[in-house]
Amino acid sequence: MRIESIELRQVQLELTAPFTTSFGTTLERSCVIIAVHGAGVTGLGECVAFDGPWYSYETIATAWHVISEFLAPRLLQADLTEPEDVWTVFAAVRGHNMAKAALEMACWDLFARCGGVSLASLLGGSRDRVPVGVSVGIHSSPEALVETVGRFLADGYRRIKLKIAPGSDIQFVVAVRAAYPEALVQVDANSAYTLADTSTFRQMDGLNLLLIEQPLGPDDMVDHVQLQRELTTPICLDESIHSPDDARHALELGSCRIINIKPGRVGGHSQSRAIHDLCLSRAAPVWCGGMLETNIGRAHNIALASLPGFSLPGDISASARYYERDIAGPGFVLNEDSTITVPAGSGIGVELEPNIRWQRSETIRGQHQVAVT
Ligand code: OSB
Ligand code: MG
Repeated sequence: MRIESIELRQVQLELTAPFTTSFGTTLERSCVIIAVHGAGVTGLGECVAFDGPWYSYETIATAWHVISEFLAPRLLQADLTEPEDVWTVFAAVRGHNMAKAALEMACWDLFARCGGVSLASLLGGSRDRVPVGVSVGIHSSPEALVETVGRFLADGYRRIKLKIAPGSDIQFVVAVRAAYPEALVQVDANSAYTLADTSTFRQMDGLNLLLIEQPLGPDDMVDHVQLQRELTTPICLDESIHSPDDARHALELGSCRIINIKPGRVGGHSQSRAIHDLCLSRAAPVWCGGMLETNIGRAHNIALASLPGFSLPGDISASARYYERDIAGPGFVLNEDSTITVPAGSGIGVELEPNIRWQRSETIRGQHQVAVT
């Protein structure tokens, strides 16, 4: 398979509600969509980088630059036998996993569509519905948080993730626990704490949480070992895990017992699957994280989460939880059993809507082969 051209497109979308984490409040999100063309078919991917380097060092601008200057030219020269080849094609470029993942995942969709199979089946998925939960941002008061959580529980979400930060933690989680004693609750600190906050996590340890996500530094593997030793609740790493080696190191060191796999953060589906396989072989649970994607990125996450090792509910909510108007469809809905149905059609199972007003676009074409006579 030769990739003949690659399109990059950017659009800004309005969230249905502001989303606050320990690194800030998001009202609108700039989204970058990738289309790869080959064999008369189009594969779609999404870059999960944000406008600013808050979650990771990558931004939309760095990803666009790295894709257009370094990754796309390599991909356009490659002859791909299978989608796993894309990661190898990018081997000379260090880091920039979000930029790599956007292209790599678009190629997986392309291969699935060319074969007339769903992305989930091409990846080796074994479920037709994936268990999901909802990630709830930081609120101004425990009462306001309890009300929002109540609405999500009424919508049918059985697993709730609460974002926490110093000053918006114990009281908030205690209030949710008291209001909904049966709910499956976990927390995500997005690296807002240090070991000096160990007493806060000891208090959390008594609140019957499923897991505590990324309490300490974004690349830390060592302090997390010490914190995990103090706690019964499993630590789950998100930001610290960039590769299968990171996952192996974290499990061997005891930095965490659970891993959040975001394909954008680890460089795409091949790398995600390698982390999944490693964790499955070591009986470490994994789940699929989210990055406030459009339905394109969400469809990729759902296909990935259909693999057998994704035993915990993902941060993959119904489309209605995210954007006023998505750029792709059909949208995803929540089933009564707190699952989302895995698309069974060809590829990712969603298409771009017509007449999107893109704010920026670029098309990169392969150089024409010069015939040697
Ligand atoms: O840390 O998991 C995170 C959103 C943006 C950046 C980081 C995170 C999140 C979420 C939202 O928790 C998950 C979703 O897309 O529903
Ligand atoms: Mg997280």
